[in-house]
Amino acid sequence: MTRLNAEMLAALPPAVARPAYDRAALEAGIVHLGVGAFQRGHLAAVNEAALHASGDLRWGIAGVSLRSPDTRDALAPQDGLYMLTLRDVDEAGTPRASLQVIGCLLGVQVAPEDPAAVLARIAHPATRIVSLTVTEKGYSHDPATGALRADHPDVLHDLARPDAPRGTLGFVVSGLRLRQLRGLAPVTLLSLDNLPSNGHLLRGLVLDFAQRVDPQLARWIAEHCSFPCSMVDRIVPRTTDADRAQVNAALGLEDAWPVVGERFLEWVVEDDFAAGRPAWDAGGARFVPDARPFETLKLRMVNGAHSALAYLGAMAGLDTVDRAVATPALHRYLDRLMGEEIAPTLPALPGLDLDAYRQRLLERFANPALAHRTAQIAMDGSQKLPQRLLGTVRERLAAGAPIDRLALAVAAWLHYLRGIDELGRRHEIQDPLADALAERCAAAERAAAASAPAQADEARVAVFAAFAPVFDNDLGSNPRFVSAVATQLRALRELGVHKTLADQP
Ligand code: CS2
Repeated sequence: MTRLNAEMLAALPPAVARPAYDRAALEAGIVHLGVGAFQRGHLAAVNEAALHASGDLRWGIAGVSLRSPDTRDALAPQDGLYMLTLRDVDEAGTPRASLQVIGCLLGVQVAPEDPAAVLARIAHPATRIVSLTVTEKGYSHDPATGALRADHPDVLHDLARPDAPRGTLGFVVSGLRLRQLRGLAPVTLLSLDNLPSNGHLLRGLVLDFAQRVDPQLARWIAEHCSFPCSMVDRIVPRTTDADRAQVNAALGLEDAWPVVGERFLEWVVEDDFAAGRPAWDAGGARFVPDARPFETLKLRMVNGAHSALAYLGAMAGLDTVDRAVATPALHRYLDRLMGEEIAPTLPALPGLDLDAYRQRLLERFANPALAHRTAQIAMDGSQKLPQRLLGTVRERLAAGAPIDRLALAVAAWLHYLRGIDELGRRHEIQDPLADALAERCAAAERAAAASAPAQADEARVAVFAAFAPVFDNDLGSNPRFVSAVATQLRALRELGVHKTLADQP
């Protein structure tokens, strides 16, 4: 099969949308760190619409992979082009998919191969925005408090080797240092990751890191660069070989790495750009003065429910999100978790109908055309639980309100950490804190063995809840929290996921 590339654009079937601007004249105004499926299905799609609507050719994207060459290797022979296909089902339940070739990604640099080239790109005069989707674990921070982990191997490495960094903060700070030294204009640093107040978090981490490099640099960044917060929402699962085969058949060409996502998209971003921005509103972005209430809504509802579903589903042997929500007891549990325990903690947002939001979300999860794997969402739990579930737990505890369903989600994570599902299949715990979590698992079993059988699960939970990087220093000493999680963990261990869910009031 012939490979998709710039020359082949004219040969695409008419139903496939394609770049209608002058790609050859596109400048790289955006440097994006972490060119994964999520960025290619979200930011790039919105940016493509902005290019079409405005014709402002300053806003191409120079991609950077911080770890592996895979994306570059797939996209370089395609001149950076790839197919985005958005899938859902219509009212009659018939699957439908849109097909679009995205053109705004100009290329992908692989940071470990040539870190200096990445720094040069950040320090290029055309660069105006540095955006990031490096996932929660890419920020070298303590997930419970948001503080820089000064002992993080990437931080230690990058402070010692500012000319050849390997972590996100090292690249950002060394790149900004070059801009400052060369008298170039400041830029916007735009985090698109699922972290609370992601702009403020990034700002705090960048300034802390920069302060250790040169206090004057930290001052320059604080005064001149901006860090807007944003909430981004689109489900974009990892591409599978089946997706590739389907897309290539529709395209009549070979695309080595297409991206598959849902049609739904929300992006709420603070309009605070130090050096201008594309007309992203043309692609559905909404600009607001304060994105934090939207972030809280999304992290607690979408991601909180997603993680709960992922751990329960994975342990019950339900491999995909749509299969998991098709289980009536799990569907009912998620509906009530959101409606009764999460929604009451959310800030009021004008025009937001929370019931409709919840229903819509359950429909999004039920999308059979995505085959989003529960194991993918289950990854990196230590980095996700604090903002997805534990903030909600703290507010409910402070209000004296029930937390049984939230406790079941936390217990499901602990259940999952055993590394074997209820069908006896083993799974790897993929988490940057996997070693520490494995130690906790062993310590929890020792504590359980040393306790009376009726107290064994409280003993287990107490060991985990004392793990400050996830639970901070408060939840471990909160008897209501420990006892609620222990009750649910006991049910999961003794009865299994299905019966535990069926027994929930
Ligand atoms: C998911 C998110 O993988 C995960 O942890 O919860 O990637 C989720 O699909 C997106 O945030 C949806 O906007």
